[in-house]
Amino acid sequence: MVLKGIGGFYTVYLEDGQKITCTPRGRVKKAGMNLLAGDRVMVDRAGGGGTIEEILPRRTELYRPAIANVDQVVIVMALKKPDLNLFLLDRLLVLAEDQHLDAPICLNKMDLVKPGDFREVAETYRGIGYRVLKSSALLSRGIAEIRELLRDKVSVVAGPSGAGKSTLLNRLFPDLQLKTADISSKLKRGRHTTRHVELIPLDSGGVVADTPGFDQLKVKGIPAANLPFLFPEIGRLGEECRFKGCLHRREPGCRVREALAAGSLAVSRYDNYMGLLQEIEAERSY
Ligand SMILES: Nc1nc2c(ncn2[C@@H]2O[C@H](COP(=O)(O)OP(=O)(O)O)[C@@H](O)[C@H]2O)c(=O)[nH]1
Ligand SMILES: [Mg+2]
Ligand SMILES: [Zn+2]
Repeated sequence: MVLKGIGGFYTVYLEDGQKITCTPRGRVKKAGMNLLAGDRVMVDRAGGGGTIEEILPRRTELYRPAIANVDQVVIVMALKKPDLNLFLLDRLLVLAEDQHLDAPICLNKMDLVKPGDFREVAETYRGIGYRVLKSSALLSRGIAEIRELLRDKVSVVAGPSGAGKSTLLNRLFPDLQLKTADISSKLKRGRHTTRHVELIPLDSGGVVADTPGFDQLKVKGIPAANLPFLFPEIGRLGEECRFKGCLHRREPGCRVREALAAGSLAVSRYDNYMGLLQEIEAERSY
């Protein structure tokens, strides 16, 4: 598996755990396929070097960050500092759903809130079918669960800047030494401390990529008609709306609005659905 590529040189993680630097054979380059981190490749080791002979078919392909074969996006959100932003959480979930990726949610900095403060939020997302973990990188809480979550998978860690992504990964794998906000502010290098894409192999199996904040990610290119299905509970409810293609605004016989009125659909989820719908429609009118 390709872990990273810099200037035409690729670090390839072999099945026996070795990491070697490889260059692609001419015909791999000619095929016009850009090698991505996460690509599974066939390597020729004749002569002691490493030549990438073939890129195996990709199961999935993410663009930002550019990583192939991702299984899941672990969404890390702080409960405080910065305050939990459910609109951003739902946006990340929509992007993950659109790519057919699992998206476990990790609510970090639980040490900054009272126990039980965010129970309702956790229950809402569990009710939809998402895995929800709570953690504190500061107190090393929830670390074992996260390690288990990452086992044998290709994972991308996403979430707003400052949520604690790098700190959590450093807790998981102490020899990682990823830069965190504290260190970077000392170096006066701004807050976006994580730059290039690199998959890090885990002792327990699997690889993980730390990413810079996903805050700029747009829901660009998602057709309005698909959006309801990217909120799984809204998609399910919508199957019983009176009109096919109901967008759950003011249409008569809308089961989604009924569920909202009855309190069985979270108000924040509906509001965020409407917010993203508006964003998509504004995009189209440019
Ligand atoms: N109180 C508290 N602070 C944390 C926790 N996790 C991270 N931090 C702090 O939050 C800041 C941002 O962390 P960082 O890992 O750089 O965030 P990233 O931008 O998501 O990678 C740093 O000052 C960390 O020390 C936590 O669980 N509790
Ligand atoms: Mg970071
Ligand atoms: Zn409807």
